[in-house]
Amino acid sequence: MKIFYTENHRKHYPPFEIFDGGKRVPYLENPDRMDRILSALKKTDWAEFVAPTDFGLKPILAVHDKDYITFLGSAWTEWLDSDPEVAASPEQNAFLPATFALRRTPRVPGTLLGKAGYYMMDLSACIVEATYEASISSAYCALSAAEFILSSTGNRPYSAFALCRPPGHHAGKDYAGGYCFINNASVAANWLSSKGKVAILDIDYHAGNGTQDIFYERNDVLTISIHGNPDYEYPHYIGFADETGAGAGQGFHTNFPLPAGIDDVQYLSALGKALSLIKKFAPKYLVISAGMDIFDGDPLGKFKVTHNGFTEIGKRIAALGMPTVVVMEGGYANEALGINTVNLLENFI
Ligand code: SP5
Ligand code: ZN
Repeated sequence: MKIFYTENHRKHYPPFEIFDGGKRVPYLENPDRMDRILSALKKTDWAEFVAPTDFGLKPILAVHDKDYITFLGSAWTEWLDSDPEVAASPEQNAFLPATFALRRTPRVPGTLLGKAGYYMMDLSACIVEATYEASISSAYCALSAAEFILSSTGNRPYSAFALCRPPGHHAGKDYAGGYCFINNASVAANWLSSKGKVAILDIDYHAGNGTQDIFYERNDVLTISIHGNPDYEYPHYIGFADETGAGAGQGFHTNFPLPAGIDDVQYLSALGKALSLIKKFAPKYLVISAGMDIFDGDPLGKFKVTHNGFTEIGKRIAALGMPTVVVMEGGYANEALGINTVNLLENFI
C-alpha cells in the first residue's frame, strides 16, 4: 500500500497549547505521533512510502478562502517582525488570537491580531514558523493519495494512505481550529469531485466541523461524521444530528453523535448505518478522515474502541470495494497509534 508522507511536519511543533479553562499545556498533536505510526508501518511487508508531489495552491484555494490562506502564510513572520520579545525567543512562542470575531456581521480586520480572531476558532491551532509549510505539505499528501487512486484498474480498486500532519478536519473554509489549518480530506475530496461523486466518512472522535462547513450546500460530495456528542464534547457548537445539509446539499450531510463509553459493538452498529448511506449514494470515490482518538484510552476521547475494533472498522469500510483515500486525522494515545493504524489499513492492501 502506498503511504504518502513527508518529514515537513516535524518543525510544526508549537511549545504549548491553551487547554480547557485557559491552562497552558504541552502541544498534544506532536511529531511523536507520526514516529509511532512510521515505526509500526515499517515493520509490515506492505507499506511503501512515497513523497507527495507539489500541486500548487489551486486545489487548496478551491476549498479555502484566499485571504485566510494568505493570513496562514504570513502570520508568523508578521508577528516576529512586530514584536522584539518574540523575535528574541521564537522557539518559546506560538501565535494565537487574543479576541474572537462576533457572531453577527463581523468584518475582516486589517491588523494581524484582528485577523487572528477572525480566522481562528479556538486556542489549539497554534501557528509557529513551520506551520504553513507543514500544512501545505500535509494537504499535498492527501492530494497525492487521491491522484494515485484515480489510476485504479481491473477489478480491485486502489486505496492509499495519506499520513497527514497537521490534521485537517476541524479547518473550515476560512478558519483554523482543533490542531487543523488546511482541511486535507476536503481538499482531496474536492479535487476528486471533478471526476465523479465522492463520499467522506469521518471516524475521528471529534465532529468534522470543517468538512461539514465546506460541503454543507453540495450534493456531489456526501459527508458523514461519527463522533462524541457535541453536547459535551469539542467542537461544542456543531455536529448535531439535526444538521443535514442546506440548499442543494439538503440531505447530503449526516452526523452520528454517540454517547461516552460505547464499545466496539455499539460503534460498529453506527458505522453500519453510515456505510448504508454511502452505498445508497453510490460514490465513485471514498475519503476516510481517520482519527485514532476513538481508541479506548485516548486522552481526548471517551469511546472504548479496541485494537480489534480498528480491524473490524477497516474490514467493513474496505468491503464497500471503492477506491479509497484514508487520511490521517487525530489520535493522541501515542503508544497505541501504530497498532491501531496498521489494524485499520491492512484491510485495504
Ligand atoms: C484533529 C483532532 O482530533 N483535534 C482535536 C482537538 C480537540 N481540542 C480540544 C480538546 C479539549 C479536551 N478537553 C478534554 C480534557 C480531557 N482530560
Ligand atoms: Zn479528534
